[in-house]
Amino acid sequence: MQVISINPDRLLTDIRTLGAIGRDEGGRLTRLAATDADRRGRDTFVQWSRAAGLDVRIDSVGNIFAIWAGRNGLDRNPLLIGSHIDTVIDAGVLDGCYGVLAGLEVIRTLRERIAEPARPVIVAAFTNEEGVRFAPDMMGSAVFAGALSAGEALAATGTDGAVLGEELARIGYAGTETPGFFRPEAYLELHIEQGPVLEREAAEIGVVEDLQGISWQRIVITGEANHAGTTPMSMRRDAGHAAARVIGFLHDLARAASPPLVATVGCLGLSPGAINVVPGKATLTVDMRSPDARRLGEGEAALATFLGDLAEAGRFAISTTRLARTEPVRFDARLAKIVEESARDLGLSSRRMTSGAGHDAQMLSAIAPSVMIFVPSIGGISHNPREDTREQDLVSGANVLLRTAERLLQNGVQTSGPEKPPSLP
Ligand code: HGY
Ligand code: MN
Ligand code: MN
Repeated sequence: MQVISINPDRLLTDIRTLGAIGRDEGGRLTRLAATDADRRGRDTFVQWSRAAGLDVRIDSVGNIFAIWAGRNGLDRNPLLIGSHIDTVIDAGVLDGCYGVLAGLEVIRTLRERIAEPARPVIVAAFTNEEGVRFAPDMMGSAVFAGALSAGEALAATGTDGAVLGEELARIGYAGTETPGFFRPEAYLELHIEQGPVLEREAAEIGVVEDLQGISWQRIVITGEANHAGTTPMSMRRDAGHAAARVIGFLHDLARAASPPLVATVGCLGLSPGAINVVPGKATLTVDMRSPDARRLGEGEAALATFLGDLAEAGRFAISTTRLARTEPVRFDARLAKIVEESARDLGLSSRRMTSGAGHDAQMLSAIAPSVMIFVPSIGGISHNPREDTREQDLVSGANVLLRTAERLLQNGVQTSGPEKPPSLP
């Protein structure tokens, strides 16, 4: 099989161009789901897809599908390539966007060589993968895969009080297609690793075999606001101190955990938020993850026990709200082998690994054999404007995606079959 390559300049230019969309006056990149900045990013991807001769269709939760169907339309299950183009706050330019733009580039490259695809090939940009404005994360792909109803997603209220369905209509992405209007034969997602493993081991390609389970919750601790000067320490119900103890507990729990567990308090709010007032209320979020389902459940149970004891000892009212919950997922073994062989065909080193980050692929794996391809992140940095990957690695990853797609189109999609569906609240 002759080895073909994507057009590196086209891909790298697209990444830089999309990466310039959604920057504030300080140059920070933020395209939260269904904001005006997200609309501009979406419009750009739709415009590029149409310019590539693809049919663009949008479903009722704003998932965008750029379709190369050939003369038989969608009568055969498509090969689906995808990721997301919404970002976190003060983001890098690669998280999600790299996989979507590489998918578009793979289709452009194949169309330059093949008149008629053996089966339709589609590249998707899923709505609200990050979950920063609207929880849960991986929302669009969860609806597409049937793990969340469109109604629940569209009714989601954001951290700013906005409602997703109204926002999608406002930005012009409340599509007419029914989520799941086609069933993928297989799903491929190319993504930056967002961690240190590939760089540390000097491996060029990550063959992602599985992905961590994720537990998100919001905790509200209610104590009593009081005077910072007159209130004896023994009489305080200081919600800020209670929150600090929760953060310390989670850190120690995760550090000691085996099998591994990671825990993060990413958002913390104290009220009334005055220098001379003992905080009466603390609101914090907890992101807990483990590749081991039992370990994740134990971590959640240990936190619940700690909160119960803290409430009693400190006379606090403590409430928790579950925001997202997915079980660990194993990807398709046959597809992983094809990715590994594709890397080898291109003379690239690879290693099998677990994804620490959540991805749309964990939702798609419920309805179609799925696999992910990683490329190294410089310094393992991500969800940070310093997120970066060497250009040669970006091109290599896209060529492994191309080669894998070629193999699947030429040899048929032999897979091990979809895994059990991810569970969501
Ligand atoms: O949170 C995650 O792991 C992903 O970036 N949404
Ligand atoms: Mn991502
Ligand atoms: Mn991300």
